[in-house]
Amino acid sequence: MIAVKRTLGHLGCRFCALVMFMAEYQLYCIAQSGNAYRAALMLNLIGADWEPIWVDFFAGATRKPDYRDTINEMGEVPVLVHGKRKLTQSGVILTYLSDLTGKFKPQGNDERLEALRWIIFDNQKVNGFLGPYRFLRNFAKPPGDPAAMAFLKGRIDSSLAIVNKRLASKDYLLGERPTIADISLTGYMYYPAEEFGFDIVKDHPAIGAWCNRMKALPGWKHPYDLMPGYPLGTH
Ligand SMILES: N[C@@H](CCC(=O)N[C@@H](CS)C(=O)NCC(=O)O)C(=O)O
Repeated sequence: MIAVKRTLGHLGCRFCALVMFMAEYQLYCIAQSGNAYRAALMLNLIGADWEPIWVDFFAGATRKPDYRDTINEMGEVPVLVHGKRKLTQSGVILTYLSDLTGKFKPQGNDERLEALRWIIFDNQKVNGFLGPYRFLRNFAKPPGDPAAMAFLKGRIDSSLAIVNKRLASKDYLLGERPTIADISLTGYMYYPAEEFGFDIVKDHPAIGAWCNRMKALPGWKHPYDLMPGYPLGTH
């Protein structure tokens, strides 16, 4: 349907022929990135017309000067392209998309600040530790130093306990309705327990129940089904 609309709107020149087959949004991402998953999941949950652009992350693409000069000076995925606009940092991407569509948008100033508070906590201390822990355990060569892993695991346990307590008394981080703060928190939550060596959902039942509520939202998909590059070596 969307493709048909685009075709009708852009008949005529070669540039338009190119535009008409492009999705409205492009997302630089890889299946293994929980940071990118937040943005991909949001796009799917809001029913956006989007396409992934696979990044050769494990070959070091994000460290190369051309990536940093032309795609993201911070050397990270995700990167969202929407027409002439390019956005990075999943929290910014989530905010942009919720402002644009009104979906998963915190209502009023108090909720906006509360969502931001949880997004920052999540970026720094929840998924912000889960991501590196899983990377060092599964992908880094050599794997993480045991002392560093033990430090990260201690931080993860403490942060997950804080989130679990919050979700024991609320269906979603801000209350009765899912917002971008919840989408941020999904980051690494659905990756297999074997990749962590512990089971987030079993160890933290309120997070487990919340994971199921998020999973029930129309448009939800597992990160490995939503973004390219899984299994490793395919895309
Ligand atoms: N706070 C950022 C984190 C992004 C991030 O660290 N992404 C990882 C992939 S999961 C990355 O690109 N890391 C490259 C690096 O740190 O060099 C966000 O939420 O977008």
